[in-house]
Amino acid sequence: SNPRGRVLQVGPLMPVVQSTIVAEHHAVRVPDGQARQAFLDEHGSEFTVAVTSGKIGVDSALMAALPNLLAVVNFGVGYDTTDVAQARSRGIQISNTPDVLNDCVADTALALLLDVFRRTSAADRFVRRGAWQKGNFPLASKLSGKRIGIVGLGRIGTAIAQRLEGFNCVISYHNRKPAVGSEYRYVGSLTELAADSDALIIAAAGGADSVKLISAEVLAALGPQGYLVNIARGSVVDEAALVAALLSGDLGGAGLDVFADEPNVPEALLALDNVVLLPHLASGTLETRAAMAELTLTNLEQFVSTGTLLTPIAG
Ligand code: 8YV
Repeated sequence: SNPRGRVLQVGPLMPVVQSTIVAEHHAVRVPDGQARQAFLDEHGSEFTVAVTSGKIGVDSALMAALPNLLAVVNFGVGYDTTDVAQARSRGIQISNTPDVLNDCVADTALALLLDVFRRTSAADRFVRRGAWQKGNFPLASKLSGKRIGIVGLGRIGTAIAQRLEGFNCVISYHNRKPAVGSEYRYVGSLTELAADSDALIIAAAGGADSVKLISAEVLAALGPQGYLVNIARGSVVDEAALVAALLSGDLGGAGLDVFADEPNVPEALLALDNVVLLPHLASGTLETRAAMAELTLTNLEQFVSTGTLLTPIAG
């Protein structure tokens, strides 16, 4: 068999990805829990490629137990669950699934943004509980024309900005550095961006560099009329500070697809009508997941046959 083709499955995968890697590459899934250590002691050195998803990843301990690992093929654009530093130092290549999910993730950001401004989920609950017969739903806020700050103007952030142009929004953004060639207004201070925005949308990558970037101070700057939308990673927000700001009314509302400890959502948020909660579904359409599956499998095929990845991560 191909020396590059000993494939380890890490965590659950989409059925089509799982069945293909088993049929084509005789992939073996690493056991969870108690049985893992014994399995790795016996077989860890056999594997050259790990196929995983952003949800699980190849963490430090697992990567260390795979001494001959050459590549991590990640289903999902985010790979913050994989130990990138160790991979870099060992020359292990990593691929992700960029671009194919931009549309759906950006669409979901707009769905959340519209929902927090216009309160459509809350209004739906209002109709269902029979409240309409007793009175009118309170007036909401207009989205069109508002000032929107994008945190992370990358591929997904740019797709969000394009959609916001259709709503005549005034778009500003924060990145570590200005995006080359972008005409949107760059704001170097996140607190200043929050103070200048009616809503902040988080589209920054997760990982060590962005932990709790959205701090209590940034949320305070966004203020009681401000909204937060997060389609990136829960780790980018200080979730305790977010809950506190929503409970005290110091933040106007939030639309969240991602959380610090999925699938656990802070209990206090469940009772808040100005918060929209989604179960990490931004890329979750039949079309986009099929495209992500195909790109994942293409990366694997290419690695096994040539030793290179089609969509390696940057850096
Ligand atoms: C996936 C995501 O659902 O691509 C990402 O980074 O968060 C989602 O599209 C998830 O990573 C798959 O496990």
